[in-house]
Parts: sequence; structure tokens; C-alpha cells
Amino acid sequence: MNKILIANRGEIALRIMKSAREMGIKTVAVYSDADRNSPHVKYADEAVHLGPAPSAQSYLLGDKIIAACKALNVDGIHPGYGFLSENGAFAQSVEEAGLIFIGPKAHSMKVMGDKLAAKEAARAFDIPLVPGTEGEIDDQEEAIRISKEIGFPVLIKASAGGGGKGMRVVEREEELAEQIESAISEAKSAFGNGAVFIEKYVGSPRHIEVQVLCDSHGNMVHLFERECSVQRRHQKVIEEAPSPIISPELRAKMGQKAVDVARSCDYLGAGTVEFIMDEQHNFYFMEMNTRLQVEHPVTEMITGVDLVKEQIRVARGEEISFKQEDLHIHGHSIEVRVYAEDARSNFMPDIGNLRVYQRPHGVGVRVDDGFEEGMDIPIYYDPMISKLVTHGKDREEARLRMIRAIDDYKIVGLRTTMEFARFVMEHDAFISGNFDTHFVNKHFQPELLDAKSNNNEDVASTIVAKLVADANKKPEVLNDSEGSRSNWKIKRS
Ligand code: MV4
Repeated sequence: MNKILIANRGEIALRIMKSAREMGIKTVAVYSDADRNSPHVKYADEAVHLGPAPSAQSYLLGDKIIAACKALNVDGIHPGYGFLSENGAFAQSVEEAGLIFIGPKAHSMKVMGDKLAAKEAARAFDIPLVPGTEGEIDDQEEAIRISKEIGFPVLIKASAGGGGKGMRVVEREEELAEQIESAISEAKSAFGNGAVFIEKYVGSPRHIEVQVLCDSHGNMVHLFERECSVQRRHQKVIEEAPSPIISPELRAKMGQKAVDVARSCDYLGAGTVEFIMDEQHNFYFMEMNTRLQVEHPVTEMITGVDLVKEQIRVARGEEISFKQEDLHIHGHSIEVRVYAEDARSNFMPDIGNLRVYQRPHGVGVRVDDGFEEGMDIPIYYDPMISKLVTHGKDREEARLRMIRAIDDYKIVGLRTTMEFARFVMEHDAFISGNFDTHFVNKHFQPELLDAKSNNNEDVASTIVAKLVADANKKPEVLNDSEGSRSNWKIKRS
């Protein structure tokens, strides 16, 4: 593989290009009108314009992307996450065009993209599943019988849903028939597939997912778990690895089950097996994400494995570069997703310009981002500005490092979720590790954000004051050994 095209934008496009470059592989960026001047376009060896800003006219144009690959002699496509990454039909077209899709086969995506098919595949491999109906509900009487058997509350899920879409909790038997009817019609209109099923409702689950990696030589490994319980409305906000509540024995067991899920769909490449865990630490398979995930860096930080490199290796037909027994957990890593959202106004997306953008640095700090100072955050895509990742010898060091990094990260021009993240980092429930997927609803109110911390206006005035002070500095600052070599003077003359 000499040249790959990255069918994505922003931080993940850059992240992928960095690994490709280290492997001596040329990179091709694609971009929309909104991303003309983006770092991912500048970083790539070549770049192809796709169209107007909306995804449907740019990053989702599979045929146009494949045509660009042919014109530029590209060997493979990395889809990143979102956009075309879990589109089996696209993966199929890529292969039919004689290109390598850096990801699993269309078959695996198809099985795991349908929750009922995923559960059926997993059942054959003895993976723990939440008690419920075995297949699609086609008989109300039977649905009621099974629900009574497992006990209320139950959860109705759409087979074509996923990520929490199309779920509804039913508390009482009398509501069940009506809820099933409306779930079916909702699933039909939302997904074009009315198949729904029932599970026992797990009231206080933790979201724990296991990273897996498979090659075409039959090697399948897991890279331990990520704890992703701090989320709001199915949007993850903070992730960490390892989970603060999992014992080595449980980890080995979950890892083995995750590998079996991968085996059940003949998986290739990097994937994530999502489990929920109840208060008694019983874990149940929920779904498999057949892509590289946003939160993959925390796994990289604790294992030392470059997941993108491994994806490329196995896509080239090579073996994974290590064995299960070579892997160990080194310390602890936490990721905060920095969104252009206002936590004080119900996390409304905040649009604007990154007037000041200064990244934190230092030991154990990693920033995966795709913007530069002065850029606008486009309204057309996900409002994530960056991922702030820390690593420490243990959870407490990673946590304190995160607080320090948040304080060092200067963003002016937009409201971000950083002060919310700081609130979580300092919350007793987070510190103790005693939290579940209801953390935000249970513990967060905007009033709890420190009135003066990280307020945009305060930061702005601090920085303006600093700029004025810098501009008025006496020449001796420029004459010291650091200053005389810097281009401080040149930039401002
Ligand atoms: C559940 C559940 C409780 N009981 N299933 C939501 C996303 C999807 N992957 C699975 N989800 C859930 N399935 C049963 N039987 C609670 C959730 C859930 C959840 C899971 C993981 C992370 C955040 C969540 C937030 C709300 C509900």
C-alpha cells in the first residue's frame, strides 16, 4: 500500500494521516467547501475537493471518492468514524473497484448493523445477552408473556436502531401493547425497518466497551476495556481506560467474550464490542461498532499500540504486530471530548470563531484536534473541536493532569464543554469511580458550574490584558537568549 485516501475530515483525518506517514504511505485528503483551509487538507500529500459543505454533497459521496482514488492511483481508503465508515454497501463498492477498504468486510458490518442479527450471531457463541425476546416481536401475546416472565420494566429496542435510537422503557404490562405498536411504526419511518425486540431494562448500567483487533491469519486479540459511562443523551463526554471497577479476572473474561463476538461475524481490523454492566457486575453484549472509535486514544495510551497502524497492517494482509500475551496495561488514561457547546444552556451547539486557540502541553498530555487559531467551527458537522487526552501512572495522576490540561487549554470565541468536563473531574462520584450512565442527569445542573471559572468573557479579558502587556514589553525581553532567537519581533513588525 503506497497511497491511501482518508474519507473523512477534522481530527480523525489528521490522526490517520500521521500514522500513514510514519509507515511511509502517501496520503490523500478529501474536503468540502467548509474545510478548504483545514489542517487535514494541508497535512495531506494531495487533496481532492468533493463539493459543498453539507455531508450529503461531500463526505458521503462514495462514488466520487472512489473515482478520485482511481484518478490518483490510490491503493486503499480509510473511512475514519461517522460518514461512510459503517456503510457496508460502500465497503463493498470499494473492494469491487479494486481498492482496499481499511476496515471490516461488508458482511461483518451488515450483521452488526442489525441488532437482532448481532444478538443471534452472539448467541451461537455463548455471549451473555440481556434476557428478552429471541427475535423480532410478531405476536403481542407472546411479547406480553415474555415481558411478564423477565419482569417489568422492559425496554423495547429497534433492530435497525443502535446508539440508543428508537428505545423506549415500559414500566407496566398495560402499556406494553400500545408501546410496541408505536415503536414499530416509529422504527419503520425512522429506519425503514419495523423490527423491534424486548429486553429486560437494566436500570443503572455502566457502559463498558472492549477494543478488539483481528487479522486475516486468524489472530484475534483484545486491547482491554474503555469505561464510557459519562455520557449525555447517548453522546459520550468522558472516556477512560481501564475501567475503575473491573478486576483482572473480569477483564480477561470480558476480553474473551469480546473476541468471540468478533469471531461470530468473521471480523477483520479494529472494532469495539459494547457491553452494559449492572450493579452486580453482570455484563451483557449490546452491540459492536465496526469502526475505529472516537475514544480509541485512551486504549493507545495504556497499551502503547498505534491502532491506526495495526488497521493498515491487517488491511495489507499482514499479521497483527503483537500477541495477546505481549499486551499489558500501563497506567491510566482519560479523554475529554471538547465540544463547541454551551453546558449552561442545555449543551446547545455554539458556533463561532476560534479567536484564541492555545493547546495544553507537557508530560502525559495528548491533544487530537483538527482546527487552528482563527478558524470557524463549521455548523455542518459534529461540533467536536478536539479530544483532550491525559495519561498517568494511575487514575489519580491522569485525573489531576486532566484538570491541569483543561486549565492550560485556552479557547476564546466559542463556549466549550471544558468547564463541564472539569466539573466531572472534580465530582466525588467520578473520583470514587461510583457512577453509571445516569451521571449527568443525576449530578449535573448548570448552576453547579463555578460562576467565574472559564467564563468566556473572563478568559477573553485575561488574554487581551496579556496581549497588551506583551506588546508593551521592554526590549530586554527580546535580548535574552530565548527571545533573540524567537520570531516574536518579526511577527509583529
Ligand atoms: C440498555 C439499557 C438498559 N437495559 N439495554 C443505549 C445505547 C445502546 N448501545 C444500548 N443502550 C442501553 N441499552 C437494556 N436492556 C440502557 C442503555 C442505555 C445506555 C447504554 C450505554 C451508555 C449509555 C446509555 C444511556 C441510556 C441507556
